Amino acid sequence: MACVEKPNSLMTGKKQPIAICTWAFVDANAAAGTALDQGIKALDAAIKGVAVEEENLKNTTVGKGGAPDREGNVTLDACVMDSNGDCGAVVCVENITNVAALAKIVMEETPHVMLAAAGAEELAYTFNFHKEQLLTESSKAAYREWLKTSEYKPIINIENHDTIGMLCMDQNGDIAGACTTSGLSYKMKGRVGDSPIIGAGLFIDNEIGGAAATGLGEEIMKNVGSFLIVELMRQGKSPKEACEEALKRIMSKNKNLDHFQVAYIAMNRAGETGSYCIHPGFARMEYKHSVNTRIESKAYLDA
Ligand code: SD4
Repeated sequence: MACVEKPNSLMTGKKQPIAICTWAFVDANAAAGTALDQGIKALDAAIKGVAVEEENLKNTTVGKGGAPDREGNVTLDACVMDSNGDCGAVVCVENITNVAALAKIVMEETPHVMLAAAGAEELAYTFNFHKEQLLTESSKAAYREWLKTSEYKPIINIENHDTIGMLCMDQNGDIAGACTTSGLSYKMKGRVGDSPIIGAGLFIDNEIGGAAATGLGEEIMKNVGSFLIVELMRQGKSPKEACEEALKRIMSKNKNLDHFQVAYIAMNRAGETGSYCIHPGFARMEYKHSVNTRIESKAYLDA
């Protein structure tokens, strides 16, 4: 007798987990997806996933190994948002690698949503995070090279492009996310971008879905991009359509798009996903049915 294989969800009542993230962070997305398959909750899976990049010394715009600011100091930003609408964020943090995990501590262990700089760092030590040198030899060398001209000219999809924003849906069907970055390379001291700003770099509404951003934070913040995408999905747009519409808001206010990239990823409650970017060259990773796939994103300026 032929045996018709039933999807997991029909046999167990559990949802198929999904993890998506910005850029081609294969290992980070796989780490989150595997954790979800093991039954770990969405937020913990997202934090586990993004930690892979925070600890990846070769990634020069996230965590340890991130490029420094103009003074030569590496400062990190991150936020997390849970399926119950709780959130936490840290900005301008030095000496701590796993800042998304630290953002969760802010969310769970303090009466606040966001802590900055020394305050966030002190909280980290209270919770046994290690003090670490975030500036690596190679980012120090690159910084010295940069100092020769001190010219600030990010190259689209080449420099400043490695922020990881991640959205996870767990076996209960709950959605949560994390976003973590060292921000723009050679930024001004104290500069904070969209990544740790709830609504800009990341937003989750478990009834609707979630969104995350990467690219030039100054533009993403002006439109509260991730919140906008969730609201557009609430109005019935698909994740991809919502990302496209949110990008159009940015593009309509910028005549010259040559000098910056913005890309969004989104996931809805039904487990549909999508992304959209301004310039070609952005891809997302997607872990579904235990398969991790790189998906090239549609770009507004596609030839
Ligand atoms: C920022 N959005 O700090 C970040 C940078 C980024 O890919 O996403 N780079 O503005």
